Amino acid sequence: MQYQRILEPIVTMVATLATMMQQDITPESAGTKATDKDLVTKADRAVELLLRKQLASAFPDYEFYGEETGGAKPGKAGRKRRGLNQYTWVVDPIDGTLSYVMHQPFWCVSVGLWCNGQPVAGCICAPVLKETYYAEKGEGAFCNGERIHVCPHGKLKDSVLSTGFSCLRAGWKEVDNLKYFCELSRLCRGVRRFGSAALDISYVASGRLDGFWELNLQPYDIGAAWLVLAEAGGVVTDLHGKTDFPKEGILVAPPDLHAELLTHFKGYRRPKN
Ligand code: 2AM
Ligand code: CA
Repeated sequence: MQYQRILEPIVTMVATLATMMQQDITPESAGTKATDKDLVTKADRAVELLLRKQLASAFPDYEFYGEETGGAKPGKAGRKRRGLNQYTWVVDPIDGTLSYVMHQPFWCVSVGLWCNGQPVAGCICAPVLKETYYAEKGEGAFCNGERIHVCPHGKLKDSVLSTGFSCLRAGWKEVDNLKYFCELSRLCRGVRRFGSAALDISYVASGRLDGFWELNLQPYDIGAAWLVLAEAGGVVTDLHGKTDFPKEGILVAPPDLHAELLTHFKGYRRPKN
């Protein structure tokens, strides 16, 4: 694996910084971003800045796109014209900030590497869970060095799903995820809500969950988990079964279950608000 020797120690090291900084963090000490529901801490920024520095020193020509400090968007469009490198680090310094602030275990550092909008490598470190997920294109997906695979069975009635409500956090008015949550909760074995999309998708990759959907994620939420899932044998599409994810929603599952789940999102339209 081309990147693991450098990437995994960097991600593990910044996850240790996040763990150390967490000792002083309370809900009161966290700031807010676009809305009161959207929290940010000094650790989100510190971790992203350290990642920027470490990755730039190891790969000086690569672009960087992070949730807190921005950068060149990781898609293919316009890269050549704008003189951008093909490779972009797609970074969420702390995915699951609300869990982090509340001292719950489901948060992680997520770093993906994309080339012209396609994933090449991904590393997700969840220090409280003591788990590191890693994948490289064509090399398989791993958790703590052990090969992982999606769950082989494929029926909605036997499945355990997960979702998130970032649309509510973003204040969507016309459509929200509660409709799908109510419908699918009745049809499957159970729905979980862990609060970190990167970990949700990694759990599908490792067979601990059968499927995951969300309406309103950003590229940095799936920067690393996309490849972990794909290399574990999972399917990822938008909610129309096409490739415009996460903008048009995201649906993640093993192949058979994915096809069945997709039928429940027929007619989905992302609201304009
Ligand atoms: P975060 O913790 O980095 O903000 C929770 O449902 C999941 O959705 C988390 O991965 C969370 O990431 C993400 N999320 C919540 N609100 C979001 C928003 N407005 N934009 C992008 N991602 C969001
Ligand atoms: Ca984040």
